[in-house]
Amino acid sequence: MERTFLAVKPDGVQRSLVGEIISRYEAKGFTLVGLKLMQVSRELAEQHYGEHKERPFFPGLVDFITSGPVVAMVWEGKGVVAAARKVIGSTNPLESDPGTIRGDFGVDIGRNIIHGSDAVETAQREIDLWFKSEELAAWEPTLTQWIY
Ligand code: FUP
Repeated sequence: MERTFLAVKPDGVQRSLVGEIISRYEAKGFTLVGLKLMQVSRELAEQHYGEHKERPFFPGLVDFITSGPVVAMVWEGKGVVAAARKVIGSTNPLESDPGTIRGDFGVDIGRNIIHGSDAVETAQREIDLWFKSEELAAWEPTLTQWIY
């Protein structure tokens, strides 16, 4: 079954949006298989955002993601990588549709509340970067037969 990596960024945690965000993915029918609140090290932040290393916003992005606790999650389900991105909305919250997390709660691209992996291969890389295998629970909710 497909898995994705999602992280509620420091602004989402500070604004008490963790429960709201988790609820959206639970209600959709995806399964939470990993969850932890953590302080992100600069090393992890730089690895996670490695593709943006040369961009002008990179130092600010690393400062921001390390500025307070983050809620890191792994979610599982059919098509979860692309579907989770749809629920998140566009990178710039002002361009995100109402009904998406960024569209409903965000204004600034540098405070866009949540991260979600952009492809299945990226998801695998990010899950391996953020979680040890023993931190992930392989389980199937008894509800599954009403979702699939
Ligand atoms: P997304 O996949 O939607 O999180 O967006 P990107 O991977 O393109 O960018 C990662 C993060 O860099 C964004 F969440 C916010 C930040 N960013 C900026 O601050 N300015 C930009 O111009 C682009 C991205």
